[in-house]
Amino acid sequence: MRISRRDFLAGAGSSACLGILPAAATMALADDGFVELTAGPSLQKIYKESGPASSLWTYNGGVPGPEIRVKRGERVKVRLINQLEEPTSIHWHGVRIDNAMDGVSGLTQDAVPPGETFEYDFVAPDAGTYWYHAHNKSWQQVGRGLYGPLIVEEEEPAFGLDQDLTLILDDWRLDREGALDLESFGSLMDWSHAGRLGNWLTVNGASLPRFDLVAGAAHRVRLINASNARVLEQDLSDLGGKLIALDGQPLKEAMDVPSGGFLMGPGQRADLVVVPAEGRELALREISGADPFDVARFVILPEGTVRASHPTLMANVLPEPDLTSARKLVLDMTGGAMGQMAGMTHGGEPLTRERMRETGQLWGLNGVAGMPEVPFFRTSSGETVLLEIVNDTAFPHAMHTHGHHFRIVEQSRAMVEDTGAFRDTILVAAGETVRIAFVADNPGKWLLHCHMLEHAAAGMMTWFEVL
Ligand SMILES: [Cu+2]
Repeated sequence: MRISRRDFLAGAGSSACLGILPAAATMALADDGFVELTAGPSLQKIYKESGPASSLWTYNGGVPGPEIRVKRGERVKVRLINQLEEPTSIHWHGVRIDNAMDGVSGLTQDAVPPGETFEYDFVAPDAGTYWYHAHNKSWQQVGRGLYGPLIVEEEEPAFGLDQDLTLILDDWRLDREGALDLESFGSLMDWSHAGRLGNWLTVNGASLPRFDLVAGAAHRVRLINASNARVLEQDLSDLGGKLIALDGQPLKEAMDVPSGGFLMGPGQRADLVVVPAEGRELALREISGADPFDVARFVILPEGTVRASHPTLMANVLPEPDLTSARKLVLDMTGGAMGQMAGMTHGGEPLTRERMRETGQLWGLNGVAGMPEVPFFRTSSGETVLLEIVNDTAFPHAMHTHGHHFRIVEQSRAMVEDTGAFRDTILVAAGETVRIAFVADNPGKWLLHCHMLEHAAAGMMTWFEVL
């Protein structure tokens, strides 16, 4: 039996003043200029101070892993040291990266065995908010804490470091004592339904942390959804301000924050500019459940010398898709509980109910569950791909393209409003059809999958190759 979400939320309220902070990950810089990320086991309290420690896997001993910051166009150099008991790799989510550095075990590199190291060395071409996370058995490795923020600054950042906040949100499933529920990893019930949903939300690994904002100053607040499967619904009205970037890429024009709930699928990011007025504390609220609750609070410090300047971001230079000459492709999503499963295959064989139970494969892309031997498509570099994604399942999905950002061309139901920004992950509601377009200009083998990590593990994964 588990504590219900409601009980945990009640707990969140009563522990509001405790300010529980987990161990912070340390930044480790080696003599050769590489940042060292050591993946290893770590005992951390993610529930209450009086509660039990959780058996996490972390980078450098804390969750999230250290924030890595570079400037646009600079190299990111990271040495992964694997002190886990299983192989791992790191994916740099949203970065239009050299394919060999994309970190996808089994596609762009072999997973790094226990005790061994791997050096990631790549250029970060776009400024914005990104994140890194394990990409081998992600459903467990990310779910146990292997993730952290990657911030690519503009050449001349429009915001001072004190006015630049990263909030990485994670939805944990705790057991009745308040420790990470390890037994339920791999639950076929999760895999076939909405994925591993949690009952405890942390921001930067902490429960209800407080941040300082200066009255009258413009702050950049970077939100990252690191949850395995939860679509966060944030009430941003208290913070106010403007939405300036999504998935790392600036909007053409800043938009007022949505007045209702703001949906963020797993893997997605949103950047806000917030200029608080002097006065009461502000809160960021999660309203996806029946009982809305605060996830972070903001203390407003008296007006200082930093004045609001409402800076705008300089766009990254991405190739614009040309729809007139686009190559049109359809990606049909099937499977899952209450979904269409007829005709699905796995490993070249019909996917019977029995084989679903044996293999855990039960979601399909174009009828194929799991990584296909041959790519979904091959294309020459520079070609525009217009991809129609048809969600013929009973659940929403968060489709993520590796190595490329896309424009949203059409949405039949618009689960999330199209702001005109380039995205790397898109929420597709049950029954919805979306069309996205991008220039396939980055040579290599690229994963295309649902970022609800259980869905990906259970088959919702394919790849394409740019020649
Ligand atoms: Cu999904």
